[in-house]
Amino acid sequence: RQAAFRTDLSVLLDQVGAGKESLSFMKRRIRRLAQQWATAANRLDAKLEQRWRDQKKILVHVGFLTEESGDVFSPKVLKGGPLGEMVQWADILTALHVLGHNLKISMSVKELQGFLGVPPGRGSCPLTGPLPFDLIYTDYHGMQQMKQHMGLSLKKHKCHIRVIDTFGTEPAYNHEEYATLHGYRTNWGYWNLNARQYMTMFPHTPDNSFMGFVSEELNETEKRSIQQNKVNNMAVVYGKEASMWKQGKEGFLQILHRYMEVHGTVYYETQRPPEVPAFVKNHGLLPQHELQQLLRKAKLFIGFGFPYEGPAPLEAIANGCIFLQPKFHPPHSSLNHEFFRGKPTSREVSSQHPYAEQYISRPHVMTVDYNNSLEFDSAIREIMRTKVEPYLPYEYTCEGMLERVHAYIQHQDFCALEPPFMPANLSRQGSAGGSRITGPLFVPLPNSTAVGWASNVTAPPAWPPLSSLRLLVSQEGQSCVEACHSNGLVCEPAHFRFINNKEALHRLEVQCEVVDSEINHILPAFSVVRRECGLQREPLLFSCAGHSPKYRRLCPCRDFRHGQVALCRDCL
Ligand code: U2F
Repeated sequence: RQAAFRTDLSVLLDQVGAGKESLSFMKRRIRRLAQQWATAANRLDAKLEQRWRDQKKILVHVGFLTEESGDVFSPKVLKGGPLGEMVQWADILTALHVLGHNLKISMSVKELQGFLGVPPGRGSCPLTGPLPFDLIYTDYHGMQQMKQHMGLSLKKHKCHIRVIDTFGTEPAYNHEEYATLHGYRTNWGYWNLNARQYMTMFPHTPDNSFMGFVSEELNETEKRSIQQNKVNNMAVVYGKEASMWKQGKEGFLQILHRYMEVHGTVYYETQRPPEVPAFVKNHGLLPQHELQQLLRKAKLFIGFGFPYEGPAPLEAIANGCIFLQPKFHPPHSSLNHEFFRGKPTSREVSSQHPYAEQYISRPHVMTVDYNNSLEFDSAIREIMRTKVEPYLPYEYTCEGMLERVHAYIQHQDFCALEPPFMPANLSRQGSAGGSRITGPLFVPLPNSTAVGWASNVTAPPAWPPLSSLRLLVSQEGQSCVEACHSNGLVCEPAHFRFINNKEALHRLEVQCEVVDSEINHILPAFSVVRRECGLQREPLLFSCAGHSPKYRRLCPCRDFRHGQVALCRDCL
C-alpha cells in the first residue's frame, strides 16, 4: 500500500496513552507542534511529487518508559530530570504517523507481547510465525526485553529493528565477539546489528544513522518581533537541575552577573536551591512553551558543561539566543568521564554540545575555555555586541526530519542480501589535503569475493547511491570521520563494501608487500612503513570511527545536502 501524509494527529494522541507524566509531556509536545508538522507534511508532499512511498507496518516499543525497565524517567519529568529522550520519542512517533505509516505503540512488555503475537511469560515460546511488522523502533531496554520474550527468533528478525540510541554505538562495541576479545564490551552494546540500525539524537558518528528530533520554527514576523524585543543583557542558564550548578561555577557566574541579568529554570520544591546564587532570577522548571518565551527575550543561553548534547541549545538558537558553552580540554569520553563510562562509543566530546560547536558555530555558538576568565569575560562582551538572527538547521525542522525519516524507511534495507562488492565508478576528487586517487576508479567484481553470492539474486540498488562515493585515504592515526570531514565530505559506512578490495588499493597506488584480510575495525587500511595492507573480513566491523596510530585508512566518503548531513545529493 501507498502511504499518505497525515496532518491530523488525534489518532496518534489517543495511541500514546495516559497515566504518566512522561506521556503527558510527550502529548503536550505533540499538540504544541501539530501545526508545524502539518505545514511540513504539505511541503514534503509537494517536494516528493507523487513519488510512491510504501506504507510500512511499524511497531514502536519505548523500552525506557516500561515499568519492566524500572522507568526512572517518568517520575522526574516535573523535577528537572532528562527530557531529551522524551522530546525525541514524541517527535519520532509524530514523524512516523505524519508520514502515513501503520503504527502500533507499546510502552509495556505486555503490549509488546500482544503486538508480536508471543504468548505471555518469559522466553518460553519464541515467535514462530513471520514477524508481523516491517520495522520495529525501540531502544536498548527494549532490545533486552525482546531478547527475553522472542527468544532465538530475535536473531532471525533483527534486520527489521532500529535502536534509538542517544549517544551512539560504534561498530567495535557492537560486534559481540570482537568487543569481548578486544576490550570494547559494555553493558549496552554487542547486539551484532548493522551499526546503521542504531539511530542517534545528533549526527555523532556516521557509522550510525542520524534520527534527531525537531525544534520550534519561527515565521518571518515572529523572527522580526523577536529581534526587536531582545533584551541585550539577559542571560538564561542551561541547567534545570540544581546539581548542574554545583562546584566551581561561582567564578564565571560572577563575571556574567557583572554584565547581565541572570535567569534560571531550576526545579525546586519549596525552597530556592542553595546551589543557585541569590542574584539569579529563578523561574523554576518551566513548561516547554514558557521556556520558549523566556528564550525569545534572552540574548544569551549559557551552558555549564552538563547536560551533554541535549535539545535545549538548539531551541535557544532557534529563538535568537547566542549559546555560550565550555570547551573540554581534554575532550570527555567513555575513557575519562563518569557520564560516558560504559557507553558503547569512544567518541571524543569536545565541548558540552559538539553539534552546536561544529555544525552551527559562530555567531550563534561560542565555545570557550571557562577556566580562562579573560576569554570568558570577552566572550560575554562580544555576545552583548553581536546581533544574531534566530537560526535552525534544516535537519532539525519538521520538514527536515520527515525528509530524513522518509528516506531511511524507503531505502535502508538491512534484510536484503548484499553482494560483497559491485562494480563501482568512484569519482575523482579535487586536490586539497590527504592523498587521493588521481583518476576515475573502477572497482570490478573480484572473483574471490564473489564466491557465495548467488548470481540469480538481484542485488538491491545501493543506497546512498554510488554516485555519491568519493574515495580518500586518511592520514596516519586519523579516522575516516575526520578524513572525510576535513575534505568537506562525510564518511559513508554503506560504501565500505565497494572500496574494501585490492583494486581500490591498486588505484590509490598504495605499495603493498602483503595484502591480508582480517577482522579488525580499522580495516581497510595500510601501514606505510611496513608496506602492509589489510582488508576487512567482517562487514559488521566496517567503521568510520576506527583509527590507529601507524595506519592510514581507506575511507568511503560522500557528499551531503546542505543542512541535511544524513542525505547525499542524490539520496532522495
Ligand atoms: C540531555 O537531556 P536533557 O533533558 O537534560 O536536555 P535539555 O537540553 O536540558 O532539555 C530537554 C528539554 O527540556 C525542556 C527543553 C528541552 O526540549 O525545552 N525544558 C523544559 O521543558 N523546561 C525547562 O525549564 C527547561 C527545559 C539529553 F537530551 C539526554 O539525551 C541526556 O541523557 C541528558 C544527559 O546528558 O542530556
